[in-house]
Amino acid sequence: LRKTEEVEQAKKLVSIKELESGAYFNRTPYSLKEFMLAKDRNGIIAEFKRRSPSKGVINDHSSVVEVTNGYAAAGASAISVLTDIDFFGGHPNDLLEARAANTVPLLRKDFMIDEYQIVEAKGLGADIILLIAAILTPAQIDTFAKLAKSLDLNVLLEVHNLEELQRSINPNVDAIGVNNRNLGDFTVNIQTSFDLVKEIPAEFLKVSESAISDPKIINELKNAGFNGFLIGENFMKTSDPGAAMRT
Ligand code: IGP
Repeated sequence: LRKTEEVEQAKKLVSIKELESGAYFNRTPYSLKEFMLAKDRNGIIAEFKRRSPSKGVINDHSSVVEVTNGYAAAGASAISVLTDIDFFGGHPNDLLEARAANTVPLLRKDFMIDEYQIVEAKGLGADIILLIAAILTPAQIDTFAKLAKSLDLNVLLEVHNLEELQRSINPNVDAIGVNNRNLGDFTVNIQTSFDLVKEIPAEFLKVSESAISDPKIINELKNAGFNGFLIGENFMKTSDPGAAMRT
């Protein structure tokens, strides 16, 4: 999908000093809570995703600016941009392009395993970072969430079962995402969201993630207590993802 040189270039790390001198490093991130609960927004975190390990190529022709503009115009509360190169065909530059073109919160969707990536997320113009409980220890989650907060970034903590939720829950995160997709075997089950929502303390925003394709389900998830809905493939598989969100 991408030329080797471009991938190699993207994987070169620049110094923290360089990140801090970037154009976006000192901007004040948007509040996820404000946009998620706004009456004139739809609660959806709409995702720009070219491909995935489970589905292969989903959409390899739509531009990040076109798609993210479409999502924002259609009322999305936030936009998720995959920056993972190897598994999702994303790129850090996708986030930079989305930032330049939009005034809604942007989620850096990636596998965050090092503090560097959080500082980098700020430099790329992100408002929100994702922390995945399945791949992080509670101590890492605590360190990463505190670092994110010190940069005014919002934190979305992703869990897939009760054990992950209970061991990972942390006062420095803003939102808890329940992933309906098992990252181990890619099976999906919306029931995961209905089961876990009751276990999430009231002070956290609640987001249901993955495999959502039916407006009826969104309503049921709302009634169950969810504030947000992370949706990718269902929009990206169409030729006009923004328009798909309106229907
Ligand atoms: C979107 P879907 O089924 O609507 O395309 O799912 C999003 O939830 C999914 O891309 C996702 C993801 C992740 C991707 C959720 N958690 C962690 C990579 C890493």
